Amino acid sequence: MNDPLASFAEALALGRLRVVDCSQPLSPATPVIRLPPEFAATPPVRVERLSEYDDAGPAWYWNVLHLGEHTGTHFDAPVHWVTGRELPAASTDTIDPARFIAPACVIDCSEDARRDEDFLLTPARVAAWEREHGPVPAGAWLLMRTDWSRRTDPDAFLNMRDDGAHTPGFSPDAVRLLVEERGVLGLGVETVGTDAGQAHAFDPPFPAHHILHGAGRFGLASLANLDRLPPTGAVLIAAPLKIVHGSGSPVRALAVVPA
Ligand code: 23J
Ligand code: MN
Repeated sequence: MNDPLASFAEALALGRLRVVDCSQPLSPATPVIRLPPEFAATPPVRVERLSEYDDAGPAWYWNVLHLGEHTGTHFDAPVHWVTGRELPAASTDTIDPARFIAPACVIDCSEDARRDEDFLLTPARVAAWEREHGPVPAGAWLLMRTDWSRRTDPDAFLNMRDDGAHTPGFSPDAVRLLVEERGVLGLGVETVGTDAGQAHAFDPPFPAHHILHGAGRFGLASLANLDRLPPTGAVLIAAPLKIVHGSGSPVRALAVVPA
């Protein structure tokens, strides 16, 4: 079969390709990012019951959701950051949808993050991965596996202390390398945001957001099941809702992987 789309459908049907759900469950228990008190806080998820086969709707069940754009497993659009505010096609409704399906490279930093909750992925660590797997190709997602998604307790997941959050992320130089030299589509992480917990104190502050979005690229946060992805060869489908001038959106992130 030469038709690539028919081959794809057949491979899915025969189980030669599998779909890995890289999303966290979304509920009022979903942890949300905590910023210093001088900044607006994103609220917890609220689910308001409209009816549940009752007087308010005898044959139907449905809810109203109240949630921030950056809640749970979610997509960061370039307009999320001030560095991306003037860019064209940079909000959830205007990004070219072809960019919502892309290959993914996975760098396994799970041992590093287990040893050091403030672990930063550096250019040297990217170089070590590339010696094994080849260069990170332009247009691919770079996903940082930390196994942080195994922290099911919200306090352990957010890992807040008096000086802010202590969660792994990227060094500023690693973000520059991946965005400016490799041309990644975006950066994906298992933590609550693409920046490390202590990134407010980096130069520039929040380099993953600052550099990535300034270059028109995307973020994915609160990913799960990255341990089920190969280092290369997965295709990630992550499409935000078409929110008009949206800065981001919860997504159902799906990875297609060889069986
Ligand atoms: C707002 C301010 C700082 C950060 C964030 C949002 C996120 O991580 C996010 O969800 O985009 S660091
Ligand atoms: Mn976000």
